[in-house]
Amino acid sequence: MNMFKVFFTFFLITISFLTYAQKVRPQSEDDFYQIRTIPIPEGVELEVGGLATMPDGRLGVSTRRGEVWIVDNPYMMGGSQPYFTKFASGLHEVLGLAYKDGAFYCTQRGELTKLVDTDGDGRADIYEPVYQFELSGNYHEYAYGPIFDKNGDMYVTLNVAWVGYGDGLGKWHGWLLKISPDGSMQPIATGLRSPAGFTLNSAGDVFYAENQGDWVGSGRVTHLEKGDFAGNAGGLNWTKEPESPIKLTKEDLKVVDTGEPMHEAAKKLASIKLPAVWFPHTLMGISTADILEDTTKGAFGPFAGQYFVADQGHSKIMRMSLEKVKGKYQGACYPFREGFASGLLRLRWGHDGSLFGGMTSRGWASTGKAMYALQRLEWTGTTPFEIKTIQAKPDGFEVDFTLPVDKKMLQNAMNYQVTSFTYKYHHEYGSPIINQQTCNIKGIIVSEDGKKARLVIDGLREGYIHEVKINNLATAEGAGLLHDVGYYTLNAIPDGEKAVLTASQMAHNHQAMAKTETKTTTKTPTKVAETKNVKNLTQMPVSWGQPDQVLTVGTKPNLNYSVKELQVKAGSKVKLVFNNNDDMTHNLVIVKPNTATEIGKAAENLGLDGTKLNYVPNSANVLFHTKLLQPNSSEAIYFIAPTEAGTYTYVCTYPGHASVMQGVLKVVK
Ligand SMILES: [Cu+2]
Repeated sequence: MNMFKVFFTFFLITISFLTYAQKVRPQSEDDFYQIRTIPIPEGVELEVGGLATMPDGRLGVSTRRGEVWIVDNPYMMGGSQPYFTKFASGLHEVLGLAYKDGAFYCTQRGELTKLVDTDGDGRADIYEPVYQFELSGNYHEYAYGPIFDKNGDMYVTLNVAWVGYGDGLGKWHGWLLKISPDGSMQPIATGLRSPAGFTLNSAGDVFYAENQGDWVGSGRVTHLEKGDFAGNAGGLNWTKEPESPIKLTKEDLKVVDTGEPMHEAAKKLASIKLPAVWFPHTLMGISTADILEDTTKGAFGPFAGQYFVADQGHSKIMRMSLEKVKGKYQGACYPFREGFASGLLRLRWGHDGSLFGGMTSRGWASTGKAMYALQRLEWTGTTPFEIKTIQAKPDGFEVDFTLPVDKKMLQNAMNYQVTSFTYKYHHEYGSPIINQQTCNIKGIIVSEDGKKARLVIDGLREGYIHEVKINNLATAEGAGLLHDVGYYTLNAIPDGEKAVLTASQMAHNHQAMAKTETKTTTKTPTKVAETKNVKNLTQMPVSWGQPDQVLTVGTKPNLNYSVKELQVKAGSKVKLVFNNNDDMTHNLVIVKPNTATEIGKAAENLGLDGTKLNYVPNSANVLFHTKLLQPNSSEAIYFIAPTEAGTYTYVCTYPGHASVMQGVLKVVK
């Protein structure tokens, strides 16, 4: 090759790179959905537990402080201010609110209550008990709802107590209950752990969102029908009651408490109801809250008929699409909109098709740092380039986009990665990702309008979550995908005809690549196990004789270490005992000065590998660390303190924790 040729090739590469960089325009969620803050008057502690829109456009807000407020002009028409009136007070932690026929109905910790303003002065005069919940007094016995069905009956959900594990101490805790306005009650389903959000869709079906915990490997949304058992053992305390529609006992559950996947457990115990959609922990939020069907008929954008799911811990909203396969709901979840001010607990539609978000984070730390907030999300009218839906096919998935895509890009198998995995089903808290496998994409069939790509895949696994990741796609106008991933819960593979691929639809190159990839991913874990991890020494080196210093750190609620500052002598032999006595998982990572934020970010970006790596990124700035510790467990690590004096940091790198959960390690000469 002569010099001119070399130069010319280089020139061409540069030009095509520039064209590509120009072509795929970065976009932000804010270009399509904008967050409006509704100012809260000074002195009002609006820790939102419930929201209810009233027919006249006002908004009812119930709070964890036991108050109900009515907000006039919550849309702030023409830039004018909203106006807050206290409707009721003296209630106990009102985590749900509804409005029907001139009355508010609210769920307090111990009671479903009807609130009526009889004299029209804007304040409730009657606080009428509809149904009372038995309580043990445990802090974790939250109560949510009510949500009305078409017949005027109400649904409520009751949390299990937390006693180191979830237990239904008060009667019917861990249950979905149906309560009539006259106060009669029917228990419907159990296995609920922390059902902070639930909804009835337009077909009248009940869905509830579950939070990771014991028996719950990751967040998930489950369709509940009468007699269902959704997985957590706590509520089984009450299945011997004559009204119980379920006969399952804690004893029966022992045979499946093995850590095998939940869909395997469901094959042995038919009462186990599989989630319709798993929300992979830390990848799609950390604490699912409210669910709301998009009934706006397009006023909120291109997702009519889908669902929005709030995440309290990550202060964001995710999206969910459902379909029925072999008679049962299943589907996928996708990122949607982050950046809310506090822990997002409640979602309600406004009359104009915008979305109200009610927030609180006291005791439940969240990415949004405000203690509480009330905001509204508006669609700008511009359609974002998004994965609209992922649907199951007999031999793969069909990915539907909101806008047409360049067909050549759409056809290129290199632009897609499909990975399947699941979680353990067991009495322990949470689960690592297990049985991870890369799927081989055999080919792609592109639709005529450029909006659909049917991925034909080898090795689909029934029961597994399938991560579909998409790179490099752009619209004709050059917009890149706003979010590049979706997670499909494949409880059942649909029947039907499999695709026959033509030569041009087959993905030869990708096939070879996928095979090598599978090899490397299966190899990594063994490698990790074989290498002795010097940053996580859990046995004292024999040469030490004894440590020079023993330090103990515990955890406290609201993302805190029990000790905020530790001091060690430079170069000394240290034993550090980390006791996680909190009700969520944490680690303790000692990092070089001023690197905690960077390490926290890197931990969040570990993706599917996060749990396997204890959320500890591979970085020279990480000095020592514990493993990821389950609630009520502890680990001792041994290390030689840095020889250089200075202010080091210990930080929990569990996603969402790093910005708050920190302490200072002073190394002195
Ligand atoms: Cu933590």
